[in-house]
Amino acid sequence: MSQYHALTLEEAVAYARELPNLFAPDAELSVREIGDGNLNLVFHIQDATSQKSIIMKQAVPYAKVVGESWPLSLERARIESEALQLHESLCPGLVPHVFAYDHDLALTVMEDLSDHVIMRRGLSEGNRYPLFAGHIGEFLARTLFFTSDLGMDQQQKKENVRRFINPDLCKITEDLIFDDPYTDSPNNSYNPLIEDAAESLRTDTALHLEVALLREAFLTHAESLLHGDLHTGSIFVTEESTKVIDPEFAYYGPMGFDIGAVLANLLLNLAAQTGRMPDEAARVDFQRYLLGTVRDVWDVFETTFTKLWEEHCVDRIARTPGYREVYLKKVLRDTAGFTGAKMVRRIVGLAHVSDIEGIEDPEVRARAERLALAIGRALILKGRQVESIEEIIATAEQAAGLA
Ligand code: SR1
Ligand code: MG
Repeated sequence: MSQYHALTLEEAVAYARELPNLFAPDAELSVREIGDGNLNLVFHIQDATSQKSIIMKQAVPYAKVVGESWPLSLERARIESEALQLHESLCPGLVPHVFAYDHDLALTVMEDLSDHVIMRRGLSEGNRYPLFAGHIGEFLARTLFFTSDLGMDQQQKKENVRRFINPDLCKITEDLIFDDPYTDSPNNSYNPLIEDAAESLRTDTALHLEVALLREAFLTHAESLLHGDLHTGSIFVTEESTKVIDPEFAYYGPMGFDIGAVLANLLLNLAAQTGRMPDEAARVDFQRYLLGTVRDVWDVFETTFTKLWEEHCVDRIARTPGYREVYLKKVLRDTAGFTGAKMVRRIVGLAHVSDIEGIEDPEVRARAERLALAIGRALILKGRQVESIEEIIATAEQAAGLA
């Protein structure tokens, strides 16, 4: 079964049965295709007797969300499996374990995380994850530091840049985040009730200048190996555990893009809560929890990154007093701008988020969408001037009427 083709359910079971050291030869295996993302097939395989289960994720040669008219390289499966294994080596316990990778079938076999929930869903239901900020702050600091010129052999890093070149998936981001929302693109879709707000994104040249600078950073700043799509749909959680999945968009880019993805999706959920939690006191309390999480994610990232720099920096000249502070300020400013851009694209672009899309009443949804756009736009516009995480929080607080 080595030639590429999309597996049927029966073939997926047969494949799983042959995997070494996972299931008994006579195991009674059941299979479900559970892929609800935009790009791949995801098979959940379970042994009825032992209840042992695995996930087999297979890339298809096109963007599933659009169809075969949007071809996509299967190389993303290799990139994802290699990024997962690299992330596990840097952050054991924070990513699913990869059991096997089949290059011909563009298939990764990995740990099943069904005892976790997708964070986007958990937050939308009003659940809190007290250890999340610590876990993801550490994930960000360790993956971004140890894959950068600060934390690894700089010749090996150049090899990594080559190994993780990911043109098809980067092009999706370049179009969907840094172009489409600011023009009349056929990829866009949005609630007709926010036509005026969508139109103003297309005509604001001050905004376009900032987006052009963010796009330039995404295109050219090969700082670290990014996850590349670190939204709350790429994170599984329980109260005690956090697991980062789906790094198929991994490539060498600016650190702030990954941090901004996390913050943007916390703030998208904050905006969504205006239409999800009818009780005002409960809603405000939850929105404050989300803002506290934004602060904690950045603080843990900054503290951990600083400690790694002090203890493991491989670059003599980078240890010059003052350089680290300048570097981290740049990462913070990038983070602010990318946070904003990632919010805007989820309201007017191709792929929306269920936090907001799940609000049935279009009028109520429009209020959440307008709030997300207001926060996103403000962060894009002020990103280059931001001095501290508190300014990012204050921007969201003011727009949401929480100040
Ligand atoms: C065509 S893929 C649309 C989006 O889904 C992924 O999760 C990425 O965010 C991408 O932009
Ligand atoms: Mg994904």
